[in-house]
Amino acid sequence: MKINLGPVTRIEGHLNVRTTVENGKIVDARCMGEMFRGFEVILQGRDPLDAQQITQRICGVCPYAHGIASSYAQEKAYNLQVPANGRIMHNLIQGANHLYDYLLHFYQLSALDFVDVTAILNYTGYDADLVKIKAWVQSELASGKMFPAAPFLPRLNGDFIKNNDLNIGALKHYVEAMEIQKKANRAAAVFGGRFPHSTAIFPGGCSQEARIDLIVTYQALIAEVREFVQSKYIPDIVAVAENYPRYWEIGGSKGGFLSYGLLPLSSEPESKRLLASGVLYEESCSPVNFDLITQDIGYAKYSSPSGLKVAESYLTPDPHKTDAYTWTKAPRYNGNVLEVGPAARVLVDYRQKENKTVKKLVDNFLDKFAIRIQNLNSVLGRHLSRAINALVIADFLLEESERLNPGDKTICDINIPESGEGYGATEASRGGLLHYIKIENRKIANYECVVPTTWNASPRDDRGIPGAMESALIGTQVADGEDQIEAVRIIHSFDPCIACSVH
Ligand code: NFE
Repeated sequence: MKINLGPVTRIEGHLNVRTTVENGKIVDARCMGEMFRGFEVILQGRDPLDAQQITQRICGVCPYAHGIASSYAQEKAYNLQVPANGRIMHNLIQGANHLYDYLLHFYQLSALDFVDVTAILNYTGYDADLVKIKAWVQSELASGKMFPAAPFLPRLNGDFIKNNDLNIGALKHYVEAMEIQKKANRAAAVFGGRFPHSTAIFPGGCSQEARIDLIVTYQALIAEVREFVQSKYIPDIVAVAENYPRYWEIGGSKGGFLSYGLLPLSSEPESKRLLASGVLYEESCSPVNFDLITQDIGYAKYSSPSGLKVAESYLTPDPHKTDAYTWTKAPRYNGNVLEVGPAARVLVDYRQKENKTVKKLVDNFLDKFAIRIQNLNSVLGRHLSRAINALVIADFLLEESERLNPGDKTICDINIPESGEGYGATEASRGGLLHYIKIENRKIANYECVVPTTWNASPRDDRGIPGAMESALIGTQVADGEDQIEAVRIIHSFDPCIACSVH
């Protein structure tokens, strides 16, 4: 039986996933990014300083990561020495965006795969938010509509949490998390100027001033977010894990892991980062080499050559290409499939024992759940890794904001050279993000983005090897071939963003 799970909801963008189920098991999966955008074409011939603005429009969820990856690429191309304040502000903006994004992903996009929203019908208390949710669910169920209204219904049939208090507590946190996300976005806007698309991020630093009042405002907002992460987000993830222990074994991708490293610790060009960079493949970890990244397009709707390196890539859309089933390319590293994202960040860092807090948190959770490090390659592993990322990032942002020197420069002068090129790599919340810029005659001659969901929602490569999310789906047992809640839980654990992946 072949089933289209699309349009997949509670994700960003237009994703279909076609699964083939035989004897209750997914034997084939195809991830289909169903729109073309063409940002790299839009950038050709423009002023290079447009790039960190235009690429932020790739996405409204992770715009800062695009602005910063573009700024890093331009800093290389222009050979800029970024002042400490500028680098710190980039970190403060980007880190706050990660916090917002993890909470959005868990509470609004994933929790209702596990939490039973109909438990609210048993609620007899007076909490205003919960009373409203109860009235909403009641009226939608009573309406007899085939498709009750979002956001709480409709939903797939499945094995939801049975504990009433847990379900109702999670729904309360669903509402609270939106207020906390606002605080994270406000914090990012303190130095970024606005959310979602920052006006203050530039190659060479940030156009905002380093002022005591801004630092204090930022810290107060992040402290509230951190408190929510510790007191609600982590316990909620633990509760889901305790109710669904089999999801430590479900949804593992079959390849390696890539992280470019998140949040540089100094302004040196190859500075260490809060979370380490590396490629983890077959138990060994090696430094990232951008020259080993290629993109196959055998199954993607382009007619440009397949297997090009990043710096050589270009786009020729071919919507009617035979056998092509997606607008997402298939990135490979040395020919291999890699997963990117929160679990990749944790696994790559843990393997190198770079961040002591990550190591301690991971070891504690491995003990608590009696699992092995390999179990982080799973549905629950991705959820838990996001929470670990959130705690480590929130603590770092509070310390990092203390390192701003009020009154010092926050940005350096920019002279665009006649020609130049550069890579800029960072970690967006969904994983490794690489931008490449080539400048000729002081204009953009070529621009290429290799984006987290391009890795994770990759189609087959030219050898027919499935991408990370496809491989995570194949082999999964499903209780109901029509509804496949197991598949949706796997897909949501990757937090795909198709707007980004097709860019
Ligand atoms: Ni549109 Fe993005 C992140 C980037 S994912 S959300 O995180 O880059 O492909």
